[in-house]
This record gives sequence, structure tokens and C-alpha cells, in this order.
Amino acid sequence: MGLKVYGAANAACPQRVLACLIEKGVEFELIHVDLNRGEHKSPDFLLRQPFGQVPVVEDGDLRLYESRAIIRYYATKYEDRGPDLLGKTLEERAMVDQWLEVEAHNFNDLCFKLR
Ligand SMILES: N[C@@H](CCC(=O)N[C@@H](CS)C(=O)NCC(=O)O)C(=O)O
Repeated sequence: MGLKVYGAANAACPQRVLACLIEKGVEFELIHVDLNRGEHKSPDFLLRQPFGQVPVVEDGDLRLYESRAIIRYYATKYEDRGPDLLGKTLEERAMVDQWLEVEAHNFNDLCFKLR
């Protein structure tokens, strides 16, 4: 069973995951969840993501949500493939973590407010 990404190509949080998978050259299938029609709040979707948000990935027995948890997972799983997204030394990894936190807490909300 291949990697499935539930999301929408025009939504920022799924885009974060798609960018990581493309960078790493990981094949995936994008299952479109129509946010305008409220598909992310349907009972079926809530079984996949109890907060009714995208993205969600399903990869074999693994089901995972939270875009930054997903990108950390694939960046680690495919550490030896494609560009290094994690850093090599402890200090490089700390910088990656720092900027992921900055993006999450300083920029993310602002992006949505500017729409
Ligand atoms: N912290 C979550 C946030 C997910 C999120 O807010 N996704 C948006 C799309 S970018 C969504 O599903 N919005 C619909 C809603 O919250 O009802 C993540 O990073 O995956």
C-alpha cells in the first residue's frame, strides 16, 4: 500500500507536507479533501483526523497528522535521500528546530490573517 496524503493542494498545511515529499523524491497519492464543501468535518474524515483538519497521511499501518510531525517523520525516514532537511550536527538540528518553531508560532497565524 502506497503513501496517501489527504489534503488539498491549495492549502498551506498540506503544501508543507507535499514540499517535503517532493524534495525527498517520495512517491505519494494526493487524496483531495474539499475544504469548501466541508469534507474535512465529515464523520468518515473525523475517523482519520479527530480535529477535522488536513493534512493526514496513511503509509502502511501508520496514520499521522500534524504537518510538522509528518515532515519531521519523512525527513528522518529518508535522511539519506535527497537534500538534508534535518541538519547533521546537534547544532544544525537545533537551528532547524528553531526555525520550524518560528514558522509555527510567529508566521503561521499571520499568513492566514493576510488572506
Ligand atoms: N497544526 C495543524 C493545522 C492544520 C490546519 O489548520 N489545516 C487547515 C488547512 S491549512 C485546515 O484543515 N483547516 C480547516 C479547519 O481547521 O477547519 C497542521 O500543521 O497540520
